[in-house]
Amino acid sequence: MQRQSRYLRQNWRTVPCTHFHAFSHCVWSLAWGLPPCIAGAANPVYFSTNGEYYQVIDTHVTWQTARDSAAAASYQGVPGRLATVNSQAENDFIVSIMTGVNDSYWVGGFQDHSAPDYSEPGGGWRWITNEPFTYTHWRPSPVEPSNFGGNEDFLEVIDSSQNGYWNDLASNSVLSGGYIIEYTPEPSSSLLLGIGVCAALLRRRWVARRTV
Ligand SMILES: [Ca+2]
Ligand SMILES: [Ca+2]
Repeated sequence: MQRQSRYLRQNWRTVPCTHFHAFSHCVWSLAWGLPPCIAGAANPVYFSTNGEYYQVIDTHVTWQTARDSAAAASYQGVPGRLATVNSQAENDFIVSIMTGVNDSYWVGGFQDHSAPDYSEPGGGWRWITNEPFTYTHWRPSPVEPSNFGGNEDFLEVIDSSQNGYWNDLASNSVLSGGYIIEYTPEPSSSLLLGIGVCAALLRRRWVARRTV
């Protein structure tokens, strides 16, 4: 019981509802006035290429709800956010962990109508993290982004049934899949200490050479 309580204290925001602790976890959360577990949450999966974790949430919500829910989630003390996709390898990984069939999932891309480069359908796309929106994987046929209906400003990634392609979609769309959370761990304090020591040693050698 003690072990279970510790597990829940560490993971209450991301424990999957399908987890065998789910029922007691939800009761525990309600008793303490905390948000319940995330409906449809799979376990976060580690991506060794960038050292980050990604979590598939199979729940049918709008992009804004997905953004807010992802920002409220945490895993092992690391805050979550909607995933941003910066390479083919990252897109491939995200698609590989999607749990449904013929599904699609929200990620953290949106169209900023106030951006200087805004135009429909392909201008002014941004990530919620302000990372450069350089890598893209829009569907080539039918061509996306399409701004179909005049209000498609949010990014979904379609599963492997459509090669992980991207599509712009309206904010109030509720997807057949859900959304993807990304957790970016901070560099550990020991790593930062190691970098600092190396920098100090290199500087000492550089100063010693200059004084020879
Ligand atoms: Ca649009
Ligand atoms: Ca579209």
